[in-house]
Amino acid sequence: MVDLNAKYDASNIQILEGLEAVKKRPGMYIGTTGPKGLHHLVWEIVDNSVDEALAGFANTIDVEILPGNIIRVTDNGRGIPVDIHPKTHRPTVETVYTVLHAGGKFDHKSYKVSGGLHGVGASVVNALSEYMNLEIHKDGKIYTIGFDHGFVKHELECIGETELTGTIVTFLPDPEVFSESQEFEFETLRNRIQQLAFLNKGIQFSIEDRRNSDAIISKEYKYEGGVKEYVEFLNVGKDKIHPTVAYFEGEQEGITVEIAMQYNDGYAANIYPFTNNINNAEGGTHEEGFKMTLTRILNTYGKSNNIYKKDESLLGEDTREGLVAIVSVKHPDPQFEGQTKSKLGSSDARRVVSNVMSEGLERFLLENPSSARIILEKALMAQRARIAAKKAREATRRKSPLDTLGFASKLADCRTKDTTRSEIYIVEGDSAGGSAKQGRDSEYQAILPLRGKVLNVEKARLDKALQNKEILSMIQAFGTGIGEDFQIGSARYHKIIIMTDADVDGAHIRTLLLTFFFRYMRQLIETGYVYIAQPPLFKIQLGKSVQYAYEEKELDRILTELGGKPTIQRYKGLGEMNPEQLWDTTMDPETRTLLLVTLEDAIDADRIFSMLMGDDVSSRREFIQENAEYVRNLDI
Ligand code: 1YM
Repeated sequence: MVDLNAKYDASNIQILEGLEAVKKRPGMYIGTTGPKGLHHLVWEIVDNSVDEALAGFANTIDVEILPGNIIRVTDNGRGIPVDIHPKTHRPTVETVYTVLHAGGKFDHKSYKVSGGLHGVGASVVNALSEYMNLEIHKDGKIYTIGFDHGFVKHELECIGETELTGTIVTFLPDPEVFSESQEFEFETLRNRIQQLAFLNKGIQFSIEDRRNSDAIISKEYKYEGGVKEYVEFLNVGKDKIHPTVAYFEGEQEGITVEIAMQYNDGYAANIYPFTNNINNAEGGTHEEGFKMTLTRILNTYGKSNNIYKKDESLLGEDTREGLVAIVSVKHPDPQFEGQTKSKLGSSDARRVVSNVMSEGLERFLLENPSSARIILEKALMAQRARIAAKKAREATRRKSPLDTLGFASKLADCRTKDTTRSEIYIVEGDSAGGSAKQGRDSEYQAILPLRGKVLNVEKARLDKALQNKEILSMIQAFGTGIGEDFQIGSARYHKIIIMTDADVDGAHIRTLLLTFFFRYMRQLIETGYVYIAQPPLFKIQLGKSVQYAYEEKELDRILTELGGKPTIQRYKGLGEMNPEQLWDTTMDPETRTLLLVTLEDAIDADRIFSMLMGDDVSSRREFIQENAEYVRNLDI
């Protein structure tokens, strides 16, 4: 028989191949089949709703986690088209959900917000879902279509009438694909939904966890001020040095730019660049345009208003101390580069950001002269501190330990020069340090005991930090340099292990150390070099047999197991352990447990450090109350 539908058949075969490719190598499409990839499925669907809202046709987007980890996303847009697609001769909605990259090929939108890292489209989510159901409210009618592992199970049909419009997508991720975990984490979804609300002003978002019917959690977010409110949020608990957030927006060459910025009295620079709602951790042209223009405009203003002399030019870093800024661009066709493809490379973005920024900032300074003066004075202070810090930093680079530090570091180094094998234990106190030195394997384990208090760098500038003996000792031991000079390639140890007592003081010292690493040596954390040692809480002895417990629960278990009457010793500090015990329980790679410190979300981590380590007591109390259940295992 001559097939009149040959064209349809051909495209149909293509469809099948596409879905098989996704199932064969899901990692190629969503990065990983771990928790990150699982959550990515939600964002693919939500992105379509956000696009519809940005096009001006929707203003509410709801995400629900239903019992069984089923996800439902609802928007009140036009509804996905249900007409017959000219190429596939199938309903457009079916095409969008079954043809790889159909979203990009077939729609006529000016841009997709998901054009960032993956942006793979709804068909990929469908292919990786055990089932997926769509309900579309459009042109007075309700339509449904259902899929099973990406294949049509129930063809598109009209099931009723409606006065509303919108799209409802319900899906269950395929447990065979997401074998590691199928469980959605509410906090992960909530955090990103809130971020999307900040980045897309005026859209009403909600997130609901309905997995436990007795304890439904729901949050709503809508920010009319957009990124302006984002900066206010990031600066909560910090002392702002000028009252209002500066906010600039504009559109040129098809690129929309939104910038919000405000200075606090701290020292960290926090500039967060976004392209199409995705954070560019590696920065890129938009961030360059922002920084360049900030420096130029502040220098011009400072000189023309005689706030400082011609020869006192500010460097870029001087203008960024205490700055919190969001630079958000929406670009029709962004180009990315860098190690993780998260650096924006499009040079038009540099130009457009620079234009919007220079016009906006000039006007802000003109309209807010007292804020302008405070900002410029802060930059001048930073400039002076930079010059002082440079001298101090140069001192830490010299060779002999005494020359370098002006005092003898307590470092007991290891013998190996193989940095991939070498470890350094940062130990609280001299007595624990003594035990660790005796107990260690000196071939590859170095010990650095800390004696005095580690400076809280959240409240100190680099020049002051470089006067702190404990910090100097660490910089010298690590060999990486610090701040802008930091070089991960020079790290002398690939494991930096924080070993503190299992009490409140120990936790405090650990937090001070993590704050220091986060602020001045962030790459140590990002590269996965920072660990936390887990010393035991109890020693249980019965006759000659000795066991250790690292948690109360474990103690209970051991006690029930032993039955008899063992002696229990509760360790109050590392110093109570002799060298052999310390080796057996905490330092021997064969038996120890190390917690790897990871950085899931740098934006959130920054906020948390500011709240825990900053001056504002009420926001700290609030944070600790809200997070009481996590505090025992504080992760950043
Ligand atoms: C819960 C998920 O997908 N909403 C959604 C998607 C689309 C539209 C509206 C839409 C787009 C257009 C015209 C257009 C999509 N349509 C397509 C395609 N929510 C969700 N809401 N009419 C409606 O872009 O021209 C892809 S996504 F390709 F069919 F147009």
